[in-house]
Amino acid sequence: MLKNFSLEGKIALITGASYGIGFAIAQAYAQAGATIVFNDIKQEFVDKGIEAYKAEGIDAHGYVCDVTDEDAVNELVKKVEEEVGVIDILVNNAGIIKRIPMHEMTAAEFRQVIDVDLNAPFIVSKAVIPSMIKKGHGKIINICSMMSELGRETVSAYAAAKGGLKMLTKNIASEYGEFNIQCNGIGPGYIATPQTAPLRETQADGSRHPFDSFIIAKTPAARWGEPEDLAGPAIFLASDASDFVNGHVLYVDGGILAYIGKQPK
Ligand code: NAP
Ligand code: GCO
Repeated sequence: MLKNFSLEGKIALITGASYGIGFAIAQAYAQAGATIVFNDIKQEFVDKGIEAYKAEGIDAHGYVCDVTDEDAVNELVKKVEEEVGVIDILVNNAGIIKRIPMHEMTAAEFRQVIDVDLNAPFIVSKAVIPSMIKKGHGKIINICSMMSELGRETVSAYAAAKGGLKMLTKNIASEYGEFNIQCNGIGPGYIATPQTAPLRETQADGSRHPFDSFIIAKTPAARWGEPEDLAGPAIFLASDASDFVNGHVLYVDGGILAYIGKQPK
């Protein structure tokens, strides 16, 4: 049974994986036997990423590519297929957030978040699906969010994108399941990465950031998640063990979505 969780012989593209959640997922995939391919926007970040993977004993293939640029993405996939091989597993991880009250957000700012967090997963998935169909299998994993289910102040564009990404996940599952392609989502809770660093900053008086305390109270596990908490769920959804799981969003949130929150003392 355990061999069904192996990724031996598989090629995995994780977008935006120089660090953060993408890096942790790529590390886990390498440990499960996959060949790692990742991209970032700048050569500087790709180089840093390659060094970081090397430090973990992983010989990752890094490419410069802005996932919102369809021509660049098609060129990336072509190059990967020529230099590494056909992509078996795609993780649409690259993402941004802008925390701005909606009535103060410009349409350009809103569009930028939608472009990276929703349009790009469409573009990259569209680029890899034809070869997955030819190969007779494929795994697409979209990194969704608590904001695929919940809203909060200042994250309107991000929530709209991540809500759309949940439905794109279900639609890819519906449209390509007959080709043995499974498309699922991972919905991380609040994870300690550069993206959430502003929400965890220690205050001038040495106290915890109010949002930090809020998340601790909203999480049954009473802690922020670590990128490594996503490793097991990500391996499961990339492996043969999940071949009959399709269109599902697996929330890895320490129980946030199940919990009304700790009552104040
Ligand atoms: P992060 O630390 O900000 O890393 C995001 C990565 O995406 C960076 O490597 C970034 O590259 C890359 N990226 C951004 N725009 C890109 C583009 N146009 N083309 C290529 N790469 C691009 O974020 P994270 O916390 O690891 O989050 C990763 C994913 O998980 C995101 O989709 C995020 O929405 C999602 N998520 C995060 C949390 C959390 O609590 N952290 C929870 C739920 C979901 P650069 O460094 O070059 O900008
Ligand atoms: C925020 C956070 C969240 C997390 C994550 C939660 O400002 O609320 O950045 O959006 O990044 O998406 O699942």
